[in-house]
Amino acid sequence: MKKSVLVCRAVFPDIVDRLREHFKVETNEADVVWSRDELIAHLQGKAGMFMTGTQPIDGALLDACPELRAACSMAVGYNNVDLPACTARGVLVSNAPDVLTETTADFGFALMMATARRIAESEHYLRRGEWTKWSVDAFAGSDVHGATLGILGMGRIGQAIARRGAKGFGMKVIYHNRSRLAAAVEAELGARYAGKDELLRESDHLVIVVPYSAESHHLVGAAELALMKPSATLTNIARGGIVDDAALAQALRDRRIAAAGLDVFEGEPSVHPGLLQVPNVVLTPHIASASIPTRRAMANLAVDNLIAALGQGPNAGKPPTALNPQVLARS
Ligand code: 8YV
Repeated sequence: MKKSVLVCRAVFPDIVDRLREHFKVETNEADVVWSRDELIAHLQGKAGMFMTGTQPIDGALLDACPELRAACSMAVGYNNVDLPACTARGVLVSNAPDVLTETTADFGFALMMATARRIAESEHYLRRGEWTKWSVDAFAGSDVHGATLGILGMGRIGQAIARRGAKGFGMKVIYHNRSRLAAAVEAELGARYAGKDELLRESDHLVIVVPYSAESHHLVGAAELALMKPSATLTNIARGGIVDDAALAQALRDRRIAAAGLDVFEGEPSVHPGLLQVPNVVLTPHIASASIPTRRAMANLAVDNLIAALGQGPNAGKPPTALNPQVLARS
């Protein structure tokens, strides 16, 4: 008998078709954001789930869904999952690294440029019908080419942004990361390691790409913003909660820094009201990985993992991007 799996959010139909070749599939065509209790109800009798980066998975939820063996996400970030709890209960978890790196880096760069060159702010002005004459300093922002690009978090996406900055825009690239990159990688990227305070002080454009964890919660708050240049911009494409949004709204209101570009927010899809009130911020609804080919690749990778994790297909037992493969080795 085919095992049952749950697809937690609406996805491309052919992705569901791939799952149907191996499993009995329940979908969420209406794309409802289920509450925790609704999710638990839908997970009853399911051996696997196809998920995104937004379903919180913890020990109590797993205990309520004892048949669940695999939770495969189309997101690279997995701060929504209590990985040790999954491992302890023998639930295989996978994420979707690599396939979204370049697309997300493109977006990070675009958001940083839109922020530096005041693109959203000037577009709103034009749409309001306020453009009546040219002026010498109208929406004059800061340059991107030749400026200092500071990258906080130098994983795959951080490195892809560094390449764009150094090779495409002649930027001086500095970075801060928990662990320093090998000298050869730094040389290839054209990036120099800096302490966190030095990074904050020297960056003309700071881009945040660290994963969210208890350690990175409010990594950038009032004290860090106070170190930045008044002319600097801050772009966050990582996760809400890494930046203290209340402190950032205050810093933008006080022109403590020049501008910010935010794709992620604390408590999203809610946005701190202070951020909605200031003009010098570009706000996007968590779309950094949202190109059609990349979203398809992310979803297909989650399906590859789910099929393999539940012992089907050519890679049975070997999900390609498992986060806790030891779970399968044990069973
Ligand atoms: C996703 C992301 O769109 O992959 C991630 O970690 O933040 C985004 O690419 C989102 O998490 C999907 O749920």
